[in-house]
Amino acid sequence: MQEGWRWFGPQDPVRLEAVRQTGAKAIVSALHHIPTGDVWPRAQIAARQALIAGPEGGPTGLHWGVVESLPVSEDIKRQTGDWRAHIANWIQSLHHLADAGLKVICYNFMPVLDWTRTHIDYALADGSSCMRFDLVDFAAYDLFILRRPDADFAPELMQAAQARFTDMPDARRSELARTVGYGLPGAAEALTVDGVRDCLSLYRGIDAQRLRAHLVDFLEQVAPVAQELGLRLCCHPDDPPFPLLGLPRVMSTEADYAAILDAVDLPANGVTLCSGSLGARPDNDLPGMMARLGDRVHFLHLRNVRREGRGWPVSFYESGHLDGDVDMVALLGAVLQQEARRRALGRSDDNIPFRPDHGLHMTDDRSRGGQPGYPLVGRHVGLAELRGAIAVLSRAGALA
Ligand code: DNO
Repeated sequence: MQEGWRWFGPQDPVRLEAVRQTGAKAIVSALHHIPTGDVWPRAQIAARQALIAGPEGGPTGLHWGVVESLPVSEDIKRQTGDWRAHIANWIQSLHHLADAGLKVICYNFMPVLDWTRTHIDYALADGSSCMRFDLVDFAAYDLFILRRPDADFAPELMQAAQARFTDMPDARRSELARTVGYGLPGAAEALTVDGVRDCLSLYRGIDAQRLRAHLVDFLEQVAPVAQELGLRLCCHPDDPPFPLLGLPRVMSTEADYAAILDAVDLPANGVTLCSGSLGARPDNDLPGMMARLGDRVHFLHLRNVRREGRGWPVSFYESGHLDGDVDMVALLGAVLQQEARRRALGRSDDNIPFRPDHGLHMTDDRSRGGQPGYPLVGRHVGLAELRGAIAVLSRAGALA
């Protein structure tokens, strides 16, 4: 397994000097400043690579290992406006990335909001903090802040949301609105409530079946090119893995992945297995998914979640990497088995890249700022824990 580290670029408060000390070598990065839909120019790809690799004479030992994300425009997801031009541009970017030697390209197909939380700084008992999704807060947002006419929840949840909202101080109401609107990677600003309403209106009439058909149309165009160029595309799951705000979400379960992988049956059409996103759902068996989809898993996000209660959907918070409802050790075992299978077949992709996904904000993390979920210390701890587990499992495999 190849250790990766997400780095948001020159504005990331976690400096590459610090990243070097984590031991991760494969930087996961994107050109967030290029508007979604535009081509990533060769020169800018080269500049990012050079920045990561370091100046001549002072090499960092790091390289740009994974692109996360090459964003897919809302036009492509809806098949409106400039969607054909945007697909052509996406393909052009694939050519440029392949020429620069990049191989693994992560993207997602979530409408409007990417990851969605109600808390970005939820305090844990030991003084660290994490991101959290509270179902009651989320329903309160949908019903009373966004005031979405079609918002519909189970009667008990509606009642709980009403009570929660009534007692919620104004400051928390604004914070909740900002937090829900924040789910755009690399974004400095959250969508406003009106912004969210405008985006939702653009998806009227697009149900899950239609969104899935659009994803397949997209993949039918981009995956053959990726295959030809020797690239591996990997779709990130929905986070959280269920429909939100009336928007369809189609990458939440093993069956969702199986449908998409079958529809465009090329090795280049693959999976980003994000254990935290998928793991929020009790019926997603992560080690089993790795065993069954493993052949097409090109990239891993490793983190854990603790579900708060039973039933579905459910509230959850992001827990320590080995400490939560995902059986991380079993998942790592399944990844190592997949790598052994690839090695036996002589495949060149037998070293699957992963990154410690998110992390608790601990010690001086809060003073550094930056993207929620991407602290230096918390992720470093997560990586160290994962590295330890991987070392033990690899040794046990070798000794068996
Ligand atoms: C959140 C991330 C996601 C991910 C995209 C990939 O922290 O895991 O934003 O980067 O969904 O396209």
